[in-house]
Amino acid sequence: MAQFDWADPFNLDTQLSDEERMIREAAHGFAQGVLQPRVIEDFASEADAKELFPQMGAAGLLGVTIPEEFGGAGAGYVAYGLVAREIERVDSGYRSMASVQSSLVMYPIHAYGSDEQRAQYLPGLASGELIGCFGLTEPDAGSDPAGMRTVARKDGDDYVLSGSKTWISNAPFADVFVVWAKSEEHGGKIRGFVLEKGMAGLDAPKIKGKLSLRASTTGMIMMDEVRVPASALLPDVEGMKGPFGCLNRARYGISWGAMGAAEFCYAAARNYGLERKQFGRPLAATQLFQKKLADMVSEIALGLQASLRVGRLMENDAFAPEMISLVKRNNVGKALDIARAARDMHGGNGISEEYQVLRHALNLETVNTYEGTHDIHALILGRAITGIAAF
Ligand code: TGC
Ligand code: FAD
Repeated sequence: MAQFDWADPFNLDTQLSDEERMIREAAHGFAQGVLQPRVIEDFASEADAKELFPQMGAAGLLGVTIPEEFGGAGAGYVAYGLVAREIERVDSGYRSMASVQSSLVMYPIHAYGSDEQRAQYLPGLASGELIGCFGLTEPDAGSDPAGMRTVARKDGDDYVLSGSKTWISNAPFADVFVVWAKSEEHGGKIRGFVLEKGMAGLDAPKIKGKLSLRASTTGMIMMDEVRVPASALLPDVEGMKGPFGCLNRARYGISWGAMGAAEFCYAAARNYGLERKQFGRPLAATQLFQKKLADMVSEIALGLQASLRVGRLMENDAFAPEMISLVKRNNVGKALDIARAARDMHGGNGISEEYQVLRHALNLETVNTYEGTHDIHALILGRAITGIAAF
C-alpha cells in the first residue's frame, strides 16, 4: 500500500516519463529561481518584463512541442502542460507570455506556415530573441471572433490590412504579429498573416490599469492600411479552424497552468493553517479548515489527471476539441474557487501581496475569461451534448 502524499495525491509523478520529469524539473528550477523572486514587483509595477523571453528560451521553455530543427524541444503535450503548470505556480501572467509565444505564434507558423516562414521566425521565437503576439479578439468581436471587422485587401502582389485588435498579450513589445483577418481575395474567409514590428501603419499601444495579470503586458493592435507582401500570408489554413487550432493548444496548456496556481494556493493555505493559531490551536486543527483543504486537494488531483489524459490523447492525435473545453473550463473555474478560498483562509493577511494568494485569484479572473470564457466553453460542450448551438 502507498502512503498518501498531500502534495501529489494521485502520484502523478509516476505517470510521467523520465524526459517529462526532466523538463518539469527544469521548468520548476527556472520558475522558482528566476520568476518567483521578481513576481511581486512585476505585478505591483505592471512591468514590461520582456527580458524574460530570452531567459525562458535559454531554459528550453518556449516551443516545447516544436521540432528541434526549428529550435523547439521536440517534446510532447504532457511536457508542455508540465511547463505551463510550473510557470503558473508562480504567476498566470508569466505563463501567458510563454503560452502565447508557443501555442499562438510558433504553432501556427509551424503548422500553417511556408518553409520560408518557419525558417525565418521559429528559431528566433524559440530562443526568445523574437517576441510574438496573436491578434484575434477585436473591440466588437470577443466570444464571437467570426464577427471580426479586420480586412485584408489584395493590391498587386501585396495585401493591405486594416482594423483593430484588442486585449492582445505581448503586443506592445512584440516583433512578430500573427493577425487574423477577413481576406477579400478568399471570399471573406478568415486568413492568418504574419506582420512585423515597424511596418508602416502598425501600432500596438499598451492597455494600462489592469487589476489582473499585471505581470503580463497587454495591448491593442492598430492596423491602418498596413501593406505586407504576399509571403506574409499563412498559406496552409483557411477559415476559423486556423485560429481555433492554435486555441486548442493554448487552452489545453492553461488547464495545466491553472492547476499550478491552485497548487500554490492550496500549499499556502495548508502552511498558514499549520502555523497560525487562534482559540489556542492551529487553524489547521479545525474541521472547517480541513474540509476546505480536502476540497482543494480533490479538485487538484482530479483536474491534473484530466489534463494528463487529454495530453496523452493529443500526443496520439486522438482528441476532440470539446475535451479541451472541458478541462480548460473545469480546471480554471476550480482554480479560481481554490484561490478565493485560500485568500479567505489567510484572513487579513490574505489581501497582502506578501502572501500571494490574492494575486493568483485576481489573475485567474482573466484566465477564466480569455481563451473562451467559462460560459462559452459550457456552450461548446452543450452543443456537443445536444447537437444544438446555443451561442
Ligand atoms: P464554428 O461554426 O463552431 O466553427 C467554425 C469552423 O471552425 C472549426 N472549429 C474548430 N477547429 C479546430 N478546433 C476547434 N476547437 C474548433 N472549433 C471550431 C469548425 O469545424 C468550423 O470549421 P469549417 O471548416 O467547417 O469552417 O464557429 P463559431 O464561429 O460558431 O464558434 C463559436 C465558438 C463559441 C466555438 C467560438 O467562437 C469560440 O471558441 N469563442 C471563444 C473565442 C476565444 O476563445 N477567443 C480567444 C482569443 S485568444 C486569447 O484569448 C489569448 S489569451 C492568451 C494568453 O495570454 O494566454
Ligand atoms: P464578451 O464576448 O463580450 O463576453 C462578455 C460576457 O458575455 C462573458 O461572460 C461571456 O461568457 C458572455 N457571453 C458572450 N456570448 C454569450 C452567449 N452567446 N451566451 C451567453 N453568454 C455569452 N485575445 C486575443 O486574440 N489575443 C490575446 O493575446 C489575448 N490576450 C488577452 C489577455 C487579457 C489580459 C485579456 C483580459 C483578454 C485577452 N484576449 C486576447 C481576449 C479574450 O480572449 C476575450 O476577452 C474573451 O474571448 C472574451 O471576449 P470579450 O472580452 O469580448 O467578452
